[in-house]
Amino acid sequence: MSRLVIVSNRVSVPEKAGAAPAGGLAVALQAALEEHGGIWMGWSGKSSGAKAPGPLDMRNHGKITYALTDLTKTDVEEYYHGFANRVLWPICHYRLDLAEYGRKEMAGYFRVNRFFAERLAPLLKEDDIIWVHDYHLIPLASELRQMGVKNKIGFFLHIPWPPADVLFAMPVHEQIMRGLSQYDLVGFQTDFDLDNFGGGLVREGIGERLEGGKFSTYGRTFKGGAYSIAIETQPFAEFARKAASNSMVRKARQSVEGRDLIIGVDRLDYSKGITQRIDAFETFVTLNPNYQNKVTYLQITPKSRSEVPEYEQMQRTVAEQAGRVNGALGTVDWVPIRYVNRSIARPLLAGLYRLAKIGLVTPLRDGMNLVAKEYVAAQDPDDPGVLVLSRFAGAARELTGALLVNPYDIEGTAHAIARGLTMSLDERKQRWEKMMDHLVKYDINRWCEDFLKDLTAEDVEETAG
Ligand code: GDG
Repeated sequence: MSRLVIVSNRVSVPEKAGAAPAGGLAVALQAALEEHGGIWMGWSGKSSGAKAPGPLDMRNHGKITYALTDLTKTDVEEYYHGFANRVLWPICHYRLDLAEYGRKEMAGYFRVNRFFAERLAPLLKEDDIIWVHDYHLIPLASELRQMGVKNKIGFFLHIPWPPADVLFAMPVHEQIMRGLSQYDLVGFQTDFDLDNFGGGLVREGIGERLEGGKFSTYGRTFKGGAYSIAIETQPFAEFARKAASNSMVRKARQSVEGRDLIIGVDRLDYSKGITQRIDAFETFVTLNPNYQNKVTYLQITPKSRSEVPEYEQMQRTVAEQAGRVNGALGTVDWVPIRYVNRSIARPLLAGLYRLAKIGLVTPLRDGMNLVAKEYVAAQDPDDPGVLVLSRFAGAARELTGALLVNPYDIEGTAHAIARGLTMSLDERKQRWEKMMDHLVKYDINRWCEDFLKDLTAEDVEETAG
């Protein structure tokens, strides 16, 4: 069996060999690496300052080798904060207004991709299967190909892919598209993203969509597909069931006694629709005064990317907004919104999902959204809560038992909250079972297997054209 080589911006290194990693994605990728044996390469998260980074930090854990590299301070600023998070992230989330193009940052992005390729190439064996993850590393295959690497290389994009009108406003869109064409398989979260990709190629006259899920552009033929990322459904359901008796969860339960809990969990990010969601909650309470003192909305929002100005600004906006709504609606014995601006432990998170009558997941645009899937998996089958889900999350294409909302329609979301809180047990069960059946069948292992099966299939082109 060929070795698997995974490359991602950050690497999840377990504390010790065999220890369980933190997230579902890390669990699945690690399981695939255990099976095939291989390497996981990426940025250590550390900066080497002004000096060039030292050699790769190689850590062997059984059949897996973690290969970590530091980056210079300039690399971090230009490649990571600059181009990846201030150009590609907003563009892929349809936010042209927030994209900050700078030639220095764009050059830094391509330079760091070349640097990754230079460090990776000497580690490769002839029949290794390479799997690159996410928007930070789109040009990696192109750099590897220029160094003569002929291995099968797959790419998976965790975030949305925008329509041509948005994408083509980005000055280096052509290099980005050309970069994707150097892979053998390009995976998107949904058919919708895949269609945006194919549609863009065709409409701009730079490529064709062929039979069998293939594309032809820039002199290469490669496969494209939709692979909806998922969670470890059954282990997570069991984890949440056990978490219910955890002391932190018990305390949380007592603190909301007599009130319905609504939960929102998101990294602090403008794509997640947090401000619109707080507005929707305020509208819900205003339109349904019988819920005063009968409902608590818990919003858990770990800080993220604070070095990027839009995120720093948002940090203040959300805190002020939650404070304003609490001031306007709250009473001496009721705080309507509990806003937690840091990360909480995973068992507490799982227990809170299970406690909540409503999971409120309303991103303005999201590749998939794993919180929606975790919320469903964590429910008590005898008394499940209701998922209120944005139609603009990739997950909405699968979780059809949710109450789907348009997050820009504040009153519509407020009505969905009211509908969820009054829904009959029969309807809740029916909706939940439909979603849970799907999540059990299409879990993270299936996602990983499906992608690797398609990447290693015979009809994928093996060499650069
Ligand atoms: C990107 C794409 C795509 C959150 N707060 C806490 C915490 N979390 C965990 C959640 C969940 C994960 O973080 C967030 O995943 P999402 O999928 O919701 O969102 P992104 O971070 O934006 O992820 C997204 C994903 O990649 C995978 O392809 O679905 O569309 O944007 O697992 O549980 N975990 C803990 N404490 C917290 O406070 N322990």
